Amino acid sequence: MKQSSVTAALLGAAVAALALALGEFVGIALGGLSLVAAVGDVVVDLAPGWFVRWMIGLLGAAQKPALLTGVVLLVLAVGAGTGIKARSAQGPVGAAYVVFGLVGVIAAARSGSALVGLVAASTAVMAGLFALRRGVGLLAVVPVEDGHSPFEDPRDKVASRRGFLTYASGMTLAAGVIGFGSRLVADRGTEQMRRQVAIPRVRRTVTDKPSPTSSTEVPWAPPPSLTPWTTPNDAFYRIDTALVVPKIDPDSWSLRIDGMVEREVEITLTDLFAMNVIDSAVTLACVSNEVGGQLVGNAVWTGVPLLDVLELAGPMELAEQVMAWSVDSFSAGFPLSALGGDRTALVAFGMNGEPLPFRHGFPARLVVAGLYGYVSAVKWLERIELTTMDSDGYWIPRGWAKEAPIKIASRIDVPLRSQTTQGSQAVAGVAWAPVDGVAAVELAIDDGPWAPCRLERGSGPGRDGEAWVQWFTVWDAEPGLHHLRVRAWDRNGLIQPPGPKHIAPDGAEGYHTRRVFVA
Ligand SMILES: Nc1nc2c(c(=O)[nH]1)N[C@H]1C(S)=C(S)[C@@H](COP(=O)(O)O)O[C@H]1N2
Ligand SMILES: [Mo]
Repeated sequence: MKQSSVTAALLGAAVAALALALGEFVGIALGGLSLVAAVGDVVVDLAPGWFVRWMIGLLGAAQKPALLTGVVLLVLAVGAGTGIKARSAQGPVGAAYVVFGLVGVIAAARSGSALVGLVAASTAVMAGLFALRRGVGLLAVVPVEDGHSPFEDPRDKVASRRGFLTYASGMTLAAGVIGFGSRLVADRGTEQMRRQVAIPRVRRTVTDKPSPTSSTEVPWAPPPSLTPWTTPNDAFYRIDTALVVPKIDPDSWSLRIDGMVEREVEITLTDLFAMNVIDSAVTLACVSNEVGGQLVGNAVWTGVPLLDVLELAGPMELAEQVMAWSVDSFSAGFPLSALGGDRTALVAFGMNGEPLPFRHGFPARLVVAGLYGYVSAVKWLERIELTTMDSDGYWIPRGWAKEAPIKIASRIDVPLRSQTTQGSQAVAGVAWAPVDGVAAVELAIDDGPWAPCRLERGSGPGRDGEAWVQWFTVWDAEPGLHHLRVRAWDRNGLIQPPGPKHIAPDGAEGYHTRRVFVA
């Protein structure tokens, strides 16, 4: 490519960056709308399930930033193209801008912000085309070849090149400043909004804790590195399809209960706070958690029993499924009969004594003990629909099981490293078997027998079977390479299935094994 084309491409990309940043700024300032995220959402929605799963598998948590970066890079690349083209023809350049603008408007409309999208996208398109035209004007007087004609004063060329460079870097700088400004506007006040919510005091605490079980003579002396019983909010795993965390104003939030009900109702956060508020420790697990994985956490949730909330509307005889919906149109459903026993199921607004963090569903979400998150734990909750089993939540047509109880599982967290020294060593971790609870955890070293470990049930509120337990034992480590294997039993006498089984379609199975080299 000739140098002139490279320069033109850079100009085009800088202008596109500026246009994009302006669009973001206007969208966010006017209506909290990010055009880039809206387009990303459309991509996720239109992509086939296997592709989305493959991306998640490939990129894990990096999947969202990767997608957003992809959208931005595409815009910059097309922008570079418009820079090159703009020197000879304006028509295709205008068309490219308008097409991108339209894609933005359509994506915005899908997320319910058509008007804001239209204003933001037209600002971006007009500003972009204007800036590009001006830039190309400057470009035209920049000398292309190194030699110069004897009739020109070389100082003019330097001056005009400098003018062009100033222009292009000005564009880039402005794009950066405006982009950063959009972030500030987006974040300003949202944390304030969350902090102002005072979650009510608990009126009743459900506890049915049996006396602490000591399944071995090993004294409870957990190592400092043992996973804490309650997972701190900022360490709690996050899984969802939201490209940008919804920031909902708690004052205008409401929850609708409709579908197969005697009467549709809509309640506010204040209504919810005035109901029967309870605290309960519940372990939440993701179906995508691999054996030994970290997509599981335990928190004390504050909220109102889901059944109390459903009673306001009065589910009809024929209702079979509780289908919950989020503000971003995610949905998850489980059989109404799951609420029949004494399982904890909450419309939760508190997490470990604080209002729910935005990432975990502020201002309200569902938490249902013993069911994987993808069939139950809808964050940014806005609607609960009673329906038959015929309708499917978000992940079901994408290849995941319709009913998804959390499987018995256990994990070795200590020793942390795969190398340790000989002698007495702590081996410890967590195990869960909701809703009835873990009865025993056993550890096997190499091909030795399964030996029971000491269990600690935690001291939070709630039904103790619904939360994980910590387990602990002492190992007399001898030099060499060893395999540590863990398994759990639940209180129904069921042993953790040995697997190995992949996470799809209804959760992984297998015994977590650690190779430890003892020096
Ligand atoms: N709105 C919304 N809620 C959602 C999801 C989602 O994608 N969107 N994902 C679910 C899944 S798959 C899981 S495992 C849990 C995770 O909750 P956490 O991010 O608070 O740990 O949220 C559930 N609730
Ligand atoms: Mo999940």
